[in-house]
Amino acid sequence: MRSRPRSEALFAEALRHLPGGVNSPVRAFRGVGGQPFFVESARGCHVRDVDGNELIDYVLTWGPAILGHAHPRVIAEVQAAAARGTSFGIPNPAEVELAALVKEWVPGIDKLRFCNSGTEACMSAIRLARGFTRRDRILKFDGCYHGHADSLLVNAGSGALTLGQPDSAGVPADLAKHTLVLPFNDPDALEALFAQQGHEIAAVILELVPANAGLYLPKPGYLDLLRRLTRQHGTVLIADEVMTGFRLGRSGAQGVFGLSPDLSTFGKVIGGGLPVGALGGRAEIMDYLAPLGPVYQAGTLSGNPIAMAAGLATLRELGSTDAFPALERSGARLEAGMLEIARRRGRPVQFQRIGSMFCAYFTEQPVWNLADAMKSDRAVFARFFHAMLDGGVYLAPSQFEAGFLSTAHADDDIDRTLEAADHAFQHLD
Ligand code: KE4
Repeated sequence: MRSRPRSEALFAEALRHLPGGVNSPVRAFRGVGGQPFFVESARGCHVRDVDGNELIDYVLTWGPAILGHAHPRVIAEVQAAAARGTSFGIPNPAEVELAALVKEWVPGIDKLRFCNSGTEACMSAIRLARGFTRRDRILKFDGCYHGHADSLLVNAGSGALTLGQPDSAGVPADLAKHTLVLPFNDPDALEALFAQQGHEIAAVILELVPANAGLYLPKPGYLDLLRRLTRQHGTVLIADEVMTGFRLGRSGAQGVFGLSPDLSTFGKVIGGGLPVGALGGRAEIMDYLAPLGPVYQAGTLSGNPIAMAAGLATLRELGSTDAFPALERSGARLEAGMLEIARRRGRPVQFQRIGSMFCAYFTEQPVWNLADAMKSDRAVFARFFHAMLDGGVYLAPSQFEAGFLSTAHADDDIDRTLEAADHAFQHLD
């Protein structure tokens, strides 16, 4: 592993101040070994660490940097907004403009509420669905991650899975018992559960493309079945588009799969790298939120003008360029190259992708659910991760995360990535 003396010194100090030396567990490299590097700056698809190493970045701050880092239009709008004041706690025009733009892009969003993270958005959507239906039970799918609200840290993915704690300590059993969990892509289990207790389920929340156990896709018909069963039983269907929203197209995964959820949650891209989450959907449900309705939800910095400016600049830039076709072309180039190298080097790799989101599993069989994902050879993944890092490419430091492309990833960045992968595949044993 390449030495990074300044990062090592910073991490040693960070360990004295921050639990695990990080402010979010999955950054700690626990899934791949070693320790995280520290970033000095980032621009486009590159990050520069404090030791002067430049890396091609496929984490993109876990998805938000869809235009690449420090995009001129985003920076200019953020600087202009900051000069007008950083926060008001009073309605400001930008929150109305961004809400209107989201409604233009995502059919079925009648009303929207901004908050400060995907966790808040998912937590609030669950509370809203429970208040609207007067039911307590919710259904999620194992390996899916919807942030760290208590009700959702049951069989959770992402860092919870990476650290082997899919059921976090500190969540009262009396609360967790209301969270039902099924395997994803299992229609029989879904039918059986709804037949048994569908009328008691307030909400189903899911990632339409589960990307917190790596990345796998819904099998044909599965989402339609889920929509039919939830509608039949008066259950609120919540599409968690925190990761896929505005990444898989203007109307995210629900647009790709033609699904009409009752509520959707957003994060990441909608804030352009600043802290923004949002929940939106049918007015009949959304109007249950205070101050109109009885479901309380609030936030000092919700609709923050600088965060709104970053989100507006990001979506407007995405909408004014051929961003989505370009992201698909880049994703296809990376996928084709990776599969060719794995074949040439005789490596069993499942490179699973949709648009600009991808994951490489080191296993013989395609991955359709968490059980399949767990069959991936995580030791090989860790060696691949570090070989790529030494080759100048930063992938997500866990088998149970997705990778992302941005509009700033040029063909030569992808070709350099493939060269690093070819070298990495030869040194995995
Ligand atoms: P945040 O609270 O981290 O903004 O969003 C939670 C969340 C909700 N829903 C989905 C589908 C998500 O992927 C996330 C957060 N994603 C992780 C990465 N897999 C964030 C990275 C981290 O925890 O540091």
